[in-house]
Amino acid sequence: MESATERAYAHLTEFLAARGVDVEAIEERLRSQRVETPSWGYGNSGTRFKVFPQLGVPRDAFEKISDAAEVHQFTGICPSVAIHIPWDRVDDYGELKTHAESLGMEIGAVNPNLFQEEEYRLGSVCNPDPAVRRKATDHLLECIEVAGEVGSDVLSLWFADGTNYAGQDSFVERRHRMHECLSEVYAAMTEGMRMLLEYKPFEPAFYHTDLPDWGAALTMCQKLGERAEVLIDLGHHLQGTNIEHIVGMLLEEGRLGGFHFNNRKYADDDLIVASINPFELFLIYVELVEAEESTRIDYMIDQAHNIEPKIEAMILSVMNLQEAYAKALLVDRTKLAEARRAGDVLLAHRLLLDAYNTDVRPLCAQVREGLGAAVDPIATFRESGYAQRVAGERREGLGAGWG
Ligand code: PSV
Ligand code: MN
Repeated sequence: MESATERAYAHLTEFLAARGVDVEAIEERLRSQRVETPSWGYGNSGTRFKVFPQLGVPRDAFEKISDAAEVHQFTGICPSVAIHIPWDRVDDYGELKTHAESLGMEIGAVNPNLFQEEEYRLGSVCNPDPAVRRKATDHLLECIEVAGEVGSDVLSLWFADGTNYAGQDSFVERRHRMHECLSEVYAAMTEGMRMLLEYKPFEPAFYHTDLPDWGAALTMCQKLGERAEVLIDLGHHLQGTNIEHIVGMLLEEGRLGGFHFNNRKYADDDLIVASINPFELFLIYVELVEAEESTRIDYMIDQAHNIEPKIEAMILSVMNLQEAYAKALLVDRTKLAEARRAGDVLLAHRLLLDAYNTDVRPLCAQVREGLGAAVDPIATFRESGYAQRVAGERREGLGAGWG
């Protein structure tokens, strides 16, 4: 007997086909959608007030990759996992790569950590002390080596650098220092490797941040070279910022390198993407649908779930990304271009609403099933008993976290 999802899929595709939508082409795009999940999203995390440890969290990088593989198994579009050094430091990175491959996974972006050591009190690559800048640069160089060993071609950088008080340091000198360090790192990157530069308007420094916004990141990338591109972390914007506009501008500059998906209500980046503003995520994908055909963009989640079950929260995030992308693919671009040319403001807007208001869940479910993943990923993950099994197996030892 036909399931409810199958019936809904049949209705939806009939409706879309009648409107002239090439459903097969959209499904093809959905099958090739990729979302990278972060190793740090599987370990214990919290706010600055409290970490609530969870049962069964991974104890090391190997187990984090095993958890990421679960997300891929049930969604079908998350075959890579970003790592964070030193949180994911291991004796043998080749072994980590082999472990990932044995699970049908690969290691994606390598994220250095330049914010958790005593020396970084006044910053890392912008620190007034050249010895600290040397240490920071050496760590970035180490991460290039790690990338080589795990087979990654992305160095993804976020700096906690900034100041807390007016007068504390010189903005201009700090920028020169950053440029000098990053130039050395850029020159050390192997051919084909990319550097992604992430900006953030505040925290942990609150008076100024050395890369506060997309303009500061873009101009730094332009100074460094064409393999330096801007990474947009959705959490790193002041409320009200029009992120889809930033997407458009960076695309036009040819410097949009990737995303860290999450939701900015947290004032950082740990809430489930599109849990509060799914329309914004849809509008971001609307900007990307055409551009991504000719440029590489790395789609990554940067979320560390504090009170919700981590693997399920990651799966839900991926499903939200699938749905936003599917809706963006439904936008009738020909009619949209005509409406824009004709100055038909409301028609142009309604074409977006038409796509956004389409219930694409059966389409996404069908695509997942075709990929050998799950129609209902969270229910299927729950039924698999994985969470209970690892909670038993990982009783001994410390859950991995920020340390
Ligand atoms: C801190 O804001 C942060 O969440 C940045 O977004 C980085 O991408 C991430 O940590 C990992 O270092
Ligand atoms: Mn981020």
